[in-house]
Amino acid sequence: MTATLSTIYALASAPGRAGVAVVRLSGPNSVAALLALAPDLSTLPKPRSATRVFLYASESNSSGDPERIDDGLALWFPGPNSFTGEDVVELHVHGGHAVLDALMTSLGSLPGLRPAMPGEFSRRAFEHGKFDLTAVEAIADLVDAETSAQRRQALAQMGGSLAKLYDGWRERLVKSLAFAEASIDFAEEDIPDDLARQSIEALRTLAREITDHMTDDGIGERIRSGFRIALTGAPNVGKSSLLNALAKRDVAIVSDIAGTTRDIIEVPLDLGGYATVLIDTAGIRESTDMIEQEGVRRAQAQAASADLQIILLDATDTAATVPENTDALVVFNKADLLKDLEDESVNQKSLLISVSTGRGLSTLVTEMTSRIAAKARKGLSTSVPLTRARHRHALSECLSALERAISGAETKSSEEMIAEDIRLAAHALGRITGRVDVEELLDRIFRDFCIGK
Ligand SMILES: Nc1nc2c(ncn2[C@@H]2O[C@H](COP(=O)(O)OP(=O)(O)OP(=O)(O)O)[C@@H](O)[C@H]2O)c(=O)[nH]1
Ligand SMILES: [Mg+2]
Repeated sequence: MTATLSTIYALASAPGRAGVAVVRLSGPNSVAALLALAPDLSTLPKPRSATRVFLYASESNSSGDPERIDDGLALWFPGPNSFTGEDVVELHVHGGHAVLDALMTSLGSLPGLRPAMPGEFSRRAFEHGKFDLTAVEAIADLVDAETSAQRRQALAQMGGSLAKLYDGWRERLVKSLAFAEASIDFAEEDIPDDLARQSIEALRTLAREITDHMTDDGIGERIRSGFRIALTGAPNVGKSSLLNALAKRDVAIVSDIAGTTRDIIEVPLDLGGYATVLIDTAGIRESTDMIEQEGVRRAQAQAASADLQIILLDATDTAATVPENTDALVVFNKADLLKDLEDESVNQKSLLISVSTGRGLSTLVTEMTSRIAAKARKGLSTSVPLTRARHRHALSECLSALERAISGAETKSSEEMIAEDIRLAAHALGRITGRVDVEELLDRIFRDFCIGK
């Protein structure tokens, strides 16, 4: 554990005018700072309960009297039972610029105090073993969460769902490692055959569980960053008009000139609690214009990588080819231009809408939502979702080390090599939760010590 000497402070609530603002302090001088700012307090406030305090500036005013800053509340969380594990003080004051300016200036002038760096409170919490790295990441996700699915996922992860999974796997690896190391120390004939077989089987089972966890279509990551929905189709069918209608904002340029959109335009959209990104693309057609060609190339790339592709067609265009056997959602636009109802039975399986009149838009949104929800449910049926590229990367390192260990064991290669691969696999898992690096650090520190020191 690192010794943290300075006491940090920061505005914990959002900047700007507000009824109440929360300023948080963490470190050994937190309580001294509170007593310095609230001289009326004759004793320390009761831990973890709100106490009314008059806060004064650390410098007196021009007439030499103490300058009162605000009438607020203070909460004291003695370490280690606090968010960071250190002594923490929270000041609840009125959320105005003048109050906060005066409070921040006073805090800055107190001995041993300095403003916190970004993420420093969470960092201290991690360093004091309050949270593992996945929980710290989940706190950031929860703060950023804009949809209910994001919130639910972040809360579960903050509660330790991922840490439990990865730590459990790591524990099983360490057990296998102990067995492999025992095999190094004892002659081969001392290890019963079925025990060796059981040990390989245990590694195989673990490799399968990790593979299953990783083949999830990236759903957890999608829930965090948004499912991608690409709007594609020929020029002029109304893709940009539809994007604007769904976003309820005038984001993309709309015109009756075919080939208006060239760049990829993205807007966030909350579909039934799922964060999505709606993507407008260039109309797909043969073109000699270099810029439009690039737009078409990008449109096709977006369509290929999207979680859901919407193919928009012009309902009045009798020559339009309706794609068959596609996973895409096929939608006909400009229903308002159809002459009679018979025309409207274009295709039973497709949706008929009119961006101009708003007809069919709510049915379209319902259909989009149910497709995204089905996709999310499919991915989430496998236990706890993987939520970050950082975790995925470490997991694939773990898996390749594990596979090397398994094939090493199958071909009866050296026990040292097998043990080394298992150790690498365990380290890769430990990096996700942040447990291994801490151990490594301690190992390094103690290696440099002479025995007896
Ligand atoms: N009548 C009618 N016109 C529409 C409808 N939706 C869009 N339009 C018109 O169709 C024209 C083309 O619309 P855009 O949204 O720019 O079409 P786009 O598919 O983005 O076209 P590109 O960017 O060129 O690929 C514009 O003049 C729109 O006003 C509709 O539902 N009914
Ligand atoms: Mg367009």
